[in-house]
Amino acid sequence: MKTRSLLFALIACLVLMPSFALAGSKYKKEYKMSVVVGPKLPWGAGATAFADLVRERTDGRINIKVYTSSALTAGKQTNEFLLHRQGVAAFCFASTINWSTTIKSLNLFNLPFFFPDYKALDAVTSGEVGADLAEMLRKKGVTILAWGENGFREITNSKHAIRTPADLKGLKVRVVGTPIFIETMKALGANPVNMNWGDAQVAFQQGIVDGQENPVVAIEIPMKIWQFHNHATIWRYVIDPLMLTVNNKVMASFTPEDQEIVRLAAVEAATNQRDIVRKGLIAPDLSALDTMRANGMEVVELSQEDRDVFRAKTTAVYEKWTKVIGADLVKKAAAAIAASR
Ligand code: X2X
Repeated sequence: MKTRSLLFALIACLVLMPSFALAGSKYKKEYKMSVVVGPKLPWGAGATAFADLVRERTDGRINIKVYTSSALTAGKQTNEFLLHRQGVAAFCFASTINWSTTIKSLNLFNLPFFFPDYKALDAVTSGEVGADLAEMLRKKGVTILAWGENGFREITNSKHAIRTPADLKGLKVRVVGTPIFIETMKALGANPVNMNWGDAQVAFQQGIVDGQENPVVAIEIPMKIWQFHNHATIWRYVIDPLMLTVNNKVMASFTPEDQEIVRLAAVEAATNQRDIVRKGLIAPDLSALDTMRANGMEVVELSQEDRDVFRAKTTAVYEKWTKVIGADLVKKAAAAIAASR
């Protein structure tokens, strides 16, 4: 009896061992992760936090190297999705804006003055619309593991305070190279220039543009935007969520246990990152705006009525892009936002 069970155990070992070895051998020495911004911003730091958690919890089996500052896309941030799909970037912590030129439905988040607040955003990403977008991406070869955040994009400039669309007239504003941003800025009367993030930072320094739009805590404060611009307007014109993603083939090459580690680490890192960039931007704690003021900026906060004046100017953009995004998806998102009030 004893010899039989020993023999059985030995056979079991021989059968199981190669499959363990195989799982291990399929793993690469290094997995690349793409991030458009630098390592010091909360966005870049969030990617590093994720990579560290995964390395630790898999005892080094999954070793993710974070390529910040658009290194993998050679500066062309709107190419990121294609590189991810091909597997050049195994992981990404990506802005929906940068992928929206390829995945048209992601322009939902770029619809001007559509999302009133964070509650509305959370209702959309955590509900049916978030699931629809995840399914769309999954079919194209990429899985959303968690939602992080860049934030509401607020405009800053070096010329004068912006309170009404008339104040935007002729202002040279840098935007990402995506058509909806160009169209929205033009509809508001501004003179938009599209530039990659790397070039944009030089353009702010040299005063090549008058203004730009980016989230306050995630980008404007860490880069000390007050060095170049002394006016900010909190208008919440578009929201910029981040997606922590993995290439499907890469994920499938991991054991189920490691896949679970990757999933949980993504939720942990992205949720932390989101909490960090919301801090100081939700009343009654508006300390992030105080930070801007303390550094010499004039900060204008628009009321809902003020925003409606801007929104009215962008109706044509909204209507055109609703068709591109998918009228059903926009309708579902609008219903989720209404229900979140
Ligand atoms: O280019 C930008 O403005 C940035 C860094 O916010 C994005 O990648 C969308």
